[in-house]
Amino acid sequence: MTEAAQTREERATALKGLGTARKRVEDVRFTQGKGNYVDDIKLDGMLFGDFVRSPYAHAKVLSINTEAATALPGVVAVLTAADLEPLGLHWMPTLAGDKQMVLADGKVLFQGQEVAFVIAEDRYIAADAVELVEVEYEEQPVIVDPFKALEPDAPVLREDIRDQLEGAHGPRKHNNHIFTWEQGDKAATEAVLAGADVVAEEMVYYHRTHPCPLETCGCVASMDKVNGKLTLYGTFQAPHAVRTVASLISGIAEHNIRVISPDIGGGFGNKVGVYPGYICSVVASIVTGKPVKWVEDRIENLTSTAFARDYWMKGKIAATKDGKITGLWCHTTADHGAFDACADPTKFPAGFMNICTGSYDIPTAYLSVDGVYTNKAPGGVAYRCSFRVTEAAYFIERMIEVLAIKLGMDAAELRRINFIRADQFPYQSALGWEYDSGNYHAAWEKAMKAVDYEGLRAEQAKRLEDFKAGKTRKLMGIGLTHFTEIVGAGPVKNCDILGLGMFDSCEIRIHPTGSAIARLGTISQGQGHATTFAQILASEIGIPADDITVEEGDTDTAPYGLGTYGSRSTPVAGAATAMAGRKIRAKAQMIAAYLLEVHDDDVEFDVDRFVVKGAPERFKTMKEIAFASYNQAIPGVEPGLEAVSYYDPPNMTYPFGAYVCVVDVDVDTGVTDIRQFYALDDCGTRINPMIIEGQVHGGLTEALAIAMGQEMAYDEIGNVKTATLMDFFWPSPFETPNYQTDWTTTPSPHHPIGAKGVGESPNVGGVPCFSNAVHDAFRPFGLTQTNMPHDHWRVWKVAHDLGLHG
Ligand code: MCN
Ligand code: CUM
Repeated sequence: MTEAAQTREERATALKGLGTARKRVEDVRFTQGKGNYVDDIKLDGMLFGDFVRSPYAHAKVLSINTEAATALPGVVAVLTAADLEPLGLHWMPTLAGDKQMVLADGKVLFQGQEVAFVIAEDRYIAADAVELVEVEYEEQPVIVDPFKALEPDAPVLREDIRDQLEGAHGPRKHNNHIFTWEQGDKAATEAVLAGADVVAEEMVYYHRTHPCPLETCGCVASMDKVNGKLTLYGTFQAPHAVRTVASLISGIAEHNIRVISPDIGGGFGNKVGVYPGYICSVVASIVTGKPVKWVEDRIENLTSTAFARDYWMKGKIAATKDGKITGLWCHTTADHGAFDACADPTKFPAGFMNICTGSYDIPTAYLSVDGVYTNKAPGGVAYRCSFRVTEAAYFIERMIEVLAIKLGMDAAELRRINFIRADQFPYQSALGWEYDSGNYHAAWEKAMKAVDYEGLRAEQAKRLEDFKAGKTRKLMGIGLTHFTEIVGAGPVKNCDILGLGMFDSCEIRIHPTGSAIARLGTISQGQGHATTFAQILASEIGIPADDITVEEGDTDTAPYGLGTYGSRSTPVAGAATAMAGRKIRAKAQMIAAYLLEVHDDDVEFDVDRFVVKGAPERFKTMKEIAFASYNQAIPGVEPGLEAVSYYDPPNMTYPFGAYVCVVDVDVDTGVTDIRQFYALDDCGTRINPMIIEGQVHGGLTEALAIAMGQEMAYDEIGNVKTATLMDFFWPSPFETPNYQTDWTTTPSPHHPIGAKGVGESPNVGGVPCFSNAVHDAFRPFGLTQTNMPHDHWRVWKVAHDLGLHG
């Protein structure tokens, strides 16, 4: 069919733009084994690095003998802190303003800490040499409990900052204390609590877990001594930031560093931080003049890279006797491990934990967080978390349930009467945020109706009767959650990482024949950016998504951006893409007007072309315009068709959702069967419904993992008890339930296409929903709060402690 013969609708469909369930273009290579991951990179003469790691969680390092290792044929060098010290690289700055040992400097502070770096001709020789390095340790008392860490006579973990009273985020009150962060009005909140009809109080613990991406972290460093250029391939979620930090740390000029993130096999926040392996590989490449590869194994990934959560959240929630919430108080003890390496924007040492008033109109609130050092791995924040929003959502959604119990109220009704109303947006929260848009009541009603909430409660009541009558040993639980997310950091005025403002970018080049390349400052790790960003652009500039290449991750070619985490790609780089597209369109309009011999204002954009107003038969397609921009001399217009946008968002976006989970709990085995899971997400304008569905399925499955079994567990002397996938729960299709997805659409008022992020929402909302379901099953027997993960043993124990085993 010729272009002219197509209807307007057919032309729009052909673009595969916004709202199209376009198939993922990435999958053509991923499903055929043609992905290109860090470990696929093989360079001439490449060497391999491997770490000697500490078996102890806290010990002095008395000596390191590398002789036997160095003597092994094929070993090129063994680096220790002593080798890095002259370069000033034995310690490195963390994203949270702390510093971290690159290689053990006098002591080790967690099990698995990097002690020495062996460089060898192949990976197996390196592994053998690791065994030959002799390290003499002297064990020290271990602290794995953050409350014990703050006791007056607790052993000092960080000798390097002993007695330093000022930290990166204000005063420190103990040698194992990192910071205190306060938000909201303490006095007013305490006054509300003192005068309230009802106050519910609970300690809510969100246990330590780990993102555990399929592909572990790794890099290949290649120093070209002739040109003075360093190329660093790595599993980086923020390649530009890595380049800047690498330049600052190494002294190599930034233009001489090229950072490339190739395909990434899942990030989930685990690949935001900077790890000793990167520094050691770069140093090793500079020293040897050869490329050096370092790739973690699974145990190393689980024990030494960025963990997640580990927040002890003490809460008090006040309400009138009819259930109108009047105040919220929270004190969090945050276990940050041996070094504060959380990846949060600088001004937010506990991330966006101050979104903990959730979806509710709570007039008065106060939050304080104490960060604490323990003998556990550093990192923190990562894992589909949007900077601690998962913790905040878990906290408030548990507190709502606890309050409902105290009030003797239905938890769905309690939520309904406290939701922020649609007419209150933009809504100013008591803890400092301006929620951009939402319609919580509409989402909630839709969810309640979809699952037949009344019917479920009736069935549950019947089941309870049967249980009490001895006719069944299974209790039914109904988990509810309404969450509010906060994603899309910037704005630059509030958010920076290491002083780098959190904007993002897109650069577009239209080729003469009407196809295009768009490059962004973000980097996909499985989210399908190459698919969806082309769709945003297709709708903006009228070139089919199939004719647009999206490229990310090469700092030599992509415009500067802060990367992909905190579900910021759509809110920030997606906005930049739309804005750059609009610049292209503005220039195309001038070209079209010239070609059509009318004034600029007399043409208008129509799907894939500019038409003369009132004369739709007179038009120029974007393809024609693209060609003209390269081959015609147009007065006052530069040749070519390119644009770039650096976008600093005016606010964050606030996606939300209403989730319901129904479980059957076998009180004798602790086995919890997830019968139904309904997830309604509102992420504003939906770019690709199929990708959104995939994101929701993935996030919910990770939520299932965390709520029902996944845990980074330590024993009292700091041994990691869950260092392999035998012990660390990773759900397979066998454990994964069916998900019923749904949506409402409340566009963001400030985003150019109204889109909000969605990547982390299902985890933020999913964890409290699974957990609430388990709690709800035991509500009739007096359970108010029990710790996750709700694995079979723990659930059995809850039943046992409640006297349900006779
Ligand atoms: N999307 C859409 N319409 C919207 C919002 C998003 O179609 N209104 C699409 C986007 O175009 C994009 C995807 O959904 O293709 C996710 O977008 P967004 O919510 O902006 O999140 P990011 O792209 O910034 O991804 C980060 C987010 C985070 S922080 C974690 S953690 C996580 C997640 O994405 N890690 C993932 N999802 C992941 N999915 C995979 N497969 N692998 C990971 O490592
Ligand atoms: Cu917090 S996990 Mo994601 O931001 O990469």
